Amino acid sequence: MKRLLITLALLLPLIPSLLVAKEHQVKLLTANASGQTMIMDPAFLKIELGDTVRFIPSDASHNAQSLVSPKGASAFSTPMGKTAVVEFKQEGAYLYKCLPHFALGMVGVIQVGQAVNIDDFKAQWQTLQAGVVMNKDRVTATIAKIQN
Ligand SMILES: [Cu+2]
Repeated sequence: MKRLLITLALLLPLIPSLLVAKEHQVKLLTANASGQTMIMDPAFLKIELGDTVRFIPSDASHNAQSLVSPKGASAFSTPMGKTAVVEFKQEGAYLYKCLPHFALGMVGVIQVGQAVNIDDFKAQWQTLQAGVVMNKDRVTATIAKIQN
């Protein structure tokens, strides 16, 4: 009994980090500190299943809306210029854009657990990338951060 209690006491501090979903933040910026414009900060974010992301626009002209999602995931679209929280309930890689600034490369990637949909993600991106006119290299670098 004593041994069991000691074991439980040792494991207890680990439990919250295993069970409690974390909230992450992505800023939707007109310009960041290094002068890059129309950028998600961070543009690539790795989270765990069930975590949430708080999207925070720097002004009224930005939002976050899903472009590519894993199978079974519901699409999301945050209101323009308003902070909103999205919960990620399906494992895989998500690509999202700022609606008015997609052509300027204002996109981000959120990887939830394993990138189980990587092939489908890349196939869809092949088509979607035609819509990005500026900052293409930056977007390519962001997508390259997805870990299989
Ligand atoms: Cu924007």
